[in-house]
Amino acid sequence: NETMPNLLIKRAHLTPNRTAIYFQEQALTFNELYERTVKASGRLQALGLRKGQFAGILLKNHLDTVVILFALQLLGVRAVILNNRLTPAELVWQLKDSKASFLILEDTYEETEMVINQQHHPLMTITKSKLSQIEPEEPVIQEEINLNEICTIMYTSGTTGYPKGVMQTFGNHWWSSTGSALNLGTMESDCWLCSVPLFHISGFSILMRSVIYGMPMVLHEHFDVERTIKDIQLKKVTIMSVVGTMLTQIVEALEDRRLPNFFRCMLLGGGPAPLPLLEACVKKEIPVFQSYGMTETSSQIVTLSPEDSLKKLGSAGKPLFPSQLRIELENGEDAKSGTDGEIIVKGPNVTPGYLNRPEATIEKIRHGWFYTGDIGCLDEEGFLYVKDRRSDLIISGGENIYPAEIEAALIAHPAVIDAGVTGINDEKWGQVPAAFIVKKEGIHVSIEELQQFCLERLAKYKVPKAFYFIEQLPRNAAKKLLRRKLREWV
Ligand code: S0N
Ligand code: AMP
Ligand code: MG
Ligand code: MG
Ligand code: MG
Repeated sequence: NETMPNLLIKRAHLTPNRTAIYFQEQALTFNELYERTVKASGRLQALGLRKGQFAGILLKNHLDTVVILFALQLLGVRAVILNNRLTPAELVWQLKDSKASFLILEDTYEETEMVINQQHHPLMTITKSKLSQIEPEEPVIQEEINLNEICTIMYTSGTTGYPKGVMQTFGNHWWSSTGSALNLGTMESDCWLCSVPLFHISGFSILMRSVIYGMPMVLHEHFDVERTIKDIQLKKVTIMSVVGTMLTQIVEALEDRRLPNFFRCMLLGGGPAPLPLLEACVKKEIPVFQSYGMTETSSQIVTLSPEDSLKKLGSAGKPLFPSQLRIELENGEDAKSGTDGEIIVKGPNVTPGYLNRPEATIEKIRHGWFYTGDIGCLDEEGFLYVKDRRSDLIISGGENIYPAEIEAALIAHPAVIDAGVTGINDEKWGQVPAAFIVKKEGIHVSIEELQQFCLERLAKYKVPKAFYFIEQLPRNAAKKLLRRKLREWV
């Protein structure tokens, strides 16, 4: 049987008076959260949302966002959770691709709303404040969820261009939360700080853990290092999720200060962990749990347990209890320990595939195993070391950047004949994109103009930080761009 009680209903029934969430000056119990959520689902229903539909969510980290996300779960509406750093053009693409019928957005995203209304007729948009003015109906609440049903969609780009919607089922979230709890343990005193975006699985998974464990979360609108240090103390935070850029800032800001003893886990994910950072954390007694995971695995799938964190520094750990991992060679055989190969994973937290993309799904999931495209190896004890990322992926401050997407934008410029993009190391962001440009003869184009051109099409973090004009791009006999060569050139 694949059904379970709807998560928030169950939680509000089990522990109605426990604190669910701290946001700004407010604290809500699970029962208060539930009551607000029922009201919000009544409004969404009055607007026309029905079970099985897809609704785009373009909202910042806020208590209202949490309420809306849970309200969609009560109604059985699937949330297409959008990265609010994207440009209107990128967002419209994802909304069309997902066939979303509604979009709920921040009042401040007027430009996006305008662009959407111009281009995407069958989509109804509503701002958060207009939604709050709707008279709620008596909502038809789904008392049960089916673990195989889609709960959320999050887009991730691919090596070959357009983004794909990752389907995350209720079962995926349930097993991801459970796997995390079996590794980290859950304690009565636990409280999880979320200052990563709710639109990434790094943030959304904290929401799911909160309701599944009956644990309070502290929600920040965005990452602010001093506020983080203050709130860990004030709200008695025991666990926090971070990417490398955030942890670096925390380490620097702490100076001679220490985090309080009750703080037990800094869950580090979203990209590689530089060794000097891990070593600095050992010195400052910050309990870092390195992890490896992705949108397709509904958050961490491999995590380094506390007892191993010192002797295996730099490893991402072992797969969580419900999950499996293998290192596959190109000939399809398992790599011996110490030998590099593709990381492939399996488990009830792994996505069933990409929305409306049967071919991409078949390509990435074979015989039940998800092919991550990441390269790594296992040591003799089965600890994972991630060596290199999906062929061309650049990770800047935890945001993924695919060179193909930027190259396509650059080539669209009339003065550009050919373009190649690669990642360069960056002190603050880990990596940032750099572009190699082959210009059309006789046409002048400045770097500023190309940057501006990119800004209109791509999220700011994707816009190349450096430009190099060259005669010809390095390509092999089959005309395939050799991005590794570009990296060597920098
Ligand atoms: C690093 C963050 C916090 C930086 O954002 P900040 O400081 O709020 O910046 P802004 O004030 O918004 O903007 C200032 C300027 O900086 C530019 N900018 C912002 N972010 C980036 C960036 N990432 N790269 C490059 N530039 C950036 C702005 O454009 C602006 O520029 P100007 O001033 O010129 O206008 C922020 O980026 C952040 O929150 N990053 C983290 C994102 C994240 O969560 N990624 C993880 C995604 N992966 C997963 O979710 C799977 C793994 C996973 O689940 C996980 C990951 C981590 C921890 C735990 C888990 C888990 O398993 O549970
Ligand atoms: P996303 O789809 O945004 O969740 O990004 C997931 C990708 O981030 C993975 O496929 C890896 O390429 C990269 N990544 C995640 N964790 C690690 C890690 N511990 N070390 C190196 N790369 C990582
Ligand atoms: Mg900021
Ligand atoms: Mg990422
Ligand atoms: Mg052109």
